[in-house]
Amino acid sequence: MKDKKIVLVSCNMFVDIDHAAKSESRFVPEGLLYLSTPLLAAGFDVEICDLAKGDDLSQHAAADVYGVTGLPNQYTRMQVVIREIRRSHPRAKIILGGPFVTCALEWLRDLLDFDMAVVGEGESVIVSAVIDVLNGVSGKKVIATNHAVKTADFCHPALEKIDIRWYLNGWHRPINYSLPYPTINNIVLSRGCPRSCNFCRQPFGKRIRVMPKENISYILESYARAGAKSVRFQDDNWQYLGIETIKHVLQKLADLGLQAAFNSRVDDLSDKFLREISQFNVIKQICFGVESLSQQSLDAMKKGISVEEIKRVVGLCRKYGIDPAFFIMVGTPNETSSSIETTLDLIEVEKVFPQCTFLLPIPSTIYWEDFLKRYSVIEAFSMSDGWDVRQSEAQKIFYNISDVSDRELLDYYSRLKKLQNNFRKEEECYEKTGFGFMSQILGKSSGL
Ligand code: B12
Ligand code: SF4
Repeated sequence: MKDKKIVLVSCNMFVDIDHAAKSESRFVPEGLLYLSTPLLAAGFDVEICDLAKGDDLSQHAAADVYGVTGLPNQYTRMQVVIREIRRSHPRAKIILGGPFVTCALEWLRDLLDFDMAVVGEGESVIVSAVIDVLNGVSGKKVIATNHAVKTADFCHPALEKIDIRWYLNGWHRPINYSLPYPTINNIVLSRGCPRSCNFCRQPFGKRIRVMPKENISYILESYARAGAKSVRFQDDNWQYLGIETIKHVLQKLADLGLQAAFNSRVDDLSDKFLREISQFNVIKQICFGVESLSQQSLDAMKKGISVEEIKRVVGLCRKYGIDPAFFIMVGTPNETSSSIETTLDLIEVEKVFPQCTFLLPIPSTIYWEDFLKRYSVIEAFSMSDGWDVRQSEAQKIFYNISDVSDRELLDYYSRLKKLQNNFRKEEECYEKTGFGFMSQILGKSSGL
C-alpha cells in the first residue's frame, strides 16, 4: 500500500472576483490539508489538486485514489471532476467528503458516481477508507464519523503540501479593507456549534472542540513565515474558543506582527470581552452573522438574536476601534420593504461592511425541503451552482420566501454590493496574471 498515490481535489469556486483586474480571492483548502497529514504518516504519496488555483487534474500523474471535496454550490463542478477521473483513470477509486456531502448525501448518492463517501470529519477515518477502497470495497459505501475528532486528536494541517505564497497573492477581498495585505482568508480553530439556526447545516455537529494551543501556534507561524500580514478566522463563533485560547491566539498574533478578523454571534459579545481583546491591538474587524434586520425574519429562522443586539454590537465595536461587518442574507423569510430599508440605513449610516448572498436553501434544512417542492433535486443542485451570479443574470429569484417581489430583492442585493464599493481600496500588489484561468472560469460561469 505504501507506494500508492492519493490525489485530494478541491473544486474551483467563484467568491470575490475583481473583473477589471482579472484577479480573484483565494482560499486555502484547509480540509484537504487535515486529511493529508494522516495519509502522509501512513506512508502514502499525497498531492493536493486545487482547481481554483488553475491546477489541472491531468497535471497529476495517475493516482490510485482520488478524494473529492465540495461546498453546496459546487454540484456541477464535482460532477465534472468525477467524470474526468472516471474517463482518464478508470481503475482509480473515488472517495467523496466535505460539507456538501455531509449534508446532502441522501440526494447525491443517486446522482454522483463514487466508491465511498465520508460524512463528517475525515482525518480519523481517511486512512482506513483509502485502504478499504484499495482492497476493493466499493458500491457507494458510506462512513459516518459522528464528529470524531477530539481535542487531543487534532493534527497539524499539512501546509507543506501547498504553496502558501500563491494563496497570499490573490485579490484583497473587499471585506478585508480593515486588514493589511496579504491576508490568509480562512483559518478555522474550532469545530462544532451548539445552536440550531434553521437555515444552517454546519458539518461538525453541536459539540464544540478547540484546537490545542501548540497547533494554533504552528499554523500562525507558518503563515507569518510565508509573508502574511493578516489572517481571517472563519470559526462559526470565535467566542467558542474560550478566553484562554483566545488570549493565546492574540498574543501569538501580536508577537508575529499579524492583524486579524473573526466571526461572532451578536448575543455572545460583551463589553468586557472587547475591552480585553482590544488590549492586544490585533483584531481589526469582527463579522457578525446578522442575516437580516427584520425581527420577524430572525425569529422565523430561529436565529436567537434581536435587532437591538445587532445595533448594540455596532456601537461596542466602534467604542474599541474595531470595524464591524455584517453577513447579510438577501431574501430571508418575512423580509419586508421596510426591514430592507432599515438594514440599508443602518449599514450606510454606521458604515458597516455588508457581505451578502441570496438565501441558499442548504440540503437537510426546512428551506431545502420546501425548495424541492418547486424543483427536482437535479434542478435544485444545478441552480445552486453559481447561485448569486445566475440570479443576478436571470433577474429572477430562484427561492423567494420573503414578503417582497423578486425585483425588490434584486435591487436590495445590488444596493448592498454598491455599498461594498465604499470600502474598496486600490491594491496594486496582487497577482493579475490569472487571465487565462479567470476567463475560463468566467466563461463557464456565464454559461451555467
Ligand atoms: C471558510 C468557509 C468558506 C470559504 C471557503 C473555504 C474553503 N477552502 O473551502 C468561503 C468563504 C469561500 C466559503 C464560501 C461558501 N460557503 Co462556506 N464555509 C466556510 C467555513 C466557515 C469553514 C470551512 C472550513 O475551512 N472548515 C475547516 C476544515 C478543516 O473543514 P472542512 O473543509 O469541512 O473539512 C473537513 C470535513 O468536511 C472533511 N472533508 C472535507 N473534504 C473532504 C474530502 C474527503 C475525500 C473526505 C473523506 C473528507 C473531507 O474532513 C475535513 C477534516 O475534518 C464553513 C463553516 C463550518 N463550520 O464548516 C462554511 C460552510 C462550509 N460554507 C457554507 C456555505 C453555504 C458556503 C457558500 C455556498 C455560501 C454562499 N451562499 O455563497 C459559499 C460557496 C463558495 C463557492 N463554492 O463558490 C456552509 C456549507 C453547508 C454545508 N453543510 O454544506 C458552511 C458549513 C457554513 C454554514 N454553517 O452553513 N466558505
Ligand atoms: S448560523 Fe452560526 S450560530 Fe447558527 S447554527 Fe449555524 S454556525 Fe451556529
